[in-house]
Amino acid sequence: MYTQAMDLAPKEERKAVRTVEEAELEARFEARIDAGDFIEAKDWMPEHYRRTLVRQISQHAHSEIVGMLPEGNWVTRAPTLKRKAILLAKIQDEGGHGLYLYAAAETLGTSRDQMVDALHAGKAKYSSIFNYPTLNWADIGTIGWLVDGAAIMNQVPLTRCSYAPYARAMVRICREESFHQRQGFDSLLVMMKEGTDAQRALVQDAVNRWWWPSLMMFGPPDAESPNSAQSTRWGIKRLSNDTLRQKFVDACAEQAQVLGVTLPDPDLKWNAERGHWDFGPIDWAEFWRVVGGHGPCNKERLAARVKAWDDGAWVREAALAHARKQAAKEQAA
Ligand code: BYC
Repeated sequence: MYTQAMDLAPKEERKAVRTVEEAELEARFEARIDAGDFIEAKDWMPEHYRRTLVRQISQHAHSEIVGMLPEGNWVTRAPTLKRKAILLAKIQDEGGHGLYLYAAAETLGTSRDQMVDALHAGKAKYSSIFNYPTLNWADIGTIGWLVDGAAIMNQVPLTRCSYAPYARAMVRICREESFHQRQGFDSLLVMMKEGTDAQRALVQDAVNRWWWPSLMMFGPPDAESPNSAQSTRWGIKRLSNDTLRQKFVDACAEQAQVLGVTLPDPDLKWNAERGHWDFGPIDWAEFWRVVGGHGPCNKERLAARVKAWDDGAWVREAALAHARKQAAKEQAA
């Protein structure tokens, strides 16, 4: 299976027989997890727990950084100064989220350079959603409403993740994400309630294109999610992919009515018995195609990241040269 797990397992982990000391450490770790304790960076943890976290946090960090690209496409074409300032602030926030997350992953012993190398080599994943194009201005509001909305739904439970540095990063990120979601909804509401027919049509077109990919953000169905059982056992995941997806559909179905847009799903209907909105089948073949590198913008997104990294080489070199000079001055003084 296509996986982004980094090959970081030390040889000891592959040993079939554990030492008594290792078995005791593991039992103590499991007991702490069962008691709802948070694990800190310097605490002992099984290698698989460490790798699972690096896998998830690095893909999350890359998602934030790659997620800046579809929005960046519209900075120069935002319709008003107010919308431009909001968009710039949002994109800047996302850069910050990426940095908190790379820092959280670094506490697990994987350097940012290693993670970035894996992304640029096409080995590390980032969210499927960012491989779709932003074709009109309403895409920006729709990303805020649906994509940030899905992100918050998925990320609020991560503020209670068992690994404390990740949980702490998520508290700050979720505060900002909720502003992102609201500004998107507000932007669409203005277009729908005060705009022209042409503007309303732009919103509907954007919602039609982003709805299904947003549902895919929560990952494969629970029955086909290879990582879920262990991640749930360890308190990394608190709610399942399908549970979060359903919560998201329930919230959006009501919000769509307020906006006056139609969600592009003929099977969407309230099910009083379940107390939830039913929805139609998701095209998982499309999801795996995009995750496997064959979505509409995968090549473009990766190329943009690699170019930004290469173009920024002189900045990193200059900063290091400056730091070396400062250190030499301090030593001489
Ligand atoms: N896209 O066993 P599963 C954001 C992969 S955006 C690509 O269920 P897990 C933002 C998965 O990695 C959101 N790949 O995995 C918003 C795994 O492959 P590997 C970023 C996906 O980890 C606006 C395989 O499929 N958020 O924040 O238990 C602007 C099997 O899946 C996707 C996060 O990353 C996908 N949609 O559950 C800017 C939240 N879904 O790793 C930025 C943190 C699944 O074995 N992450 N895969 O090679 C998570 O909560 C979990 O990792 C997931 C997946 C729910 C996404």
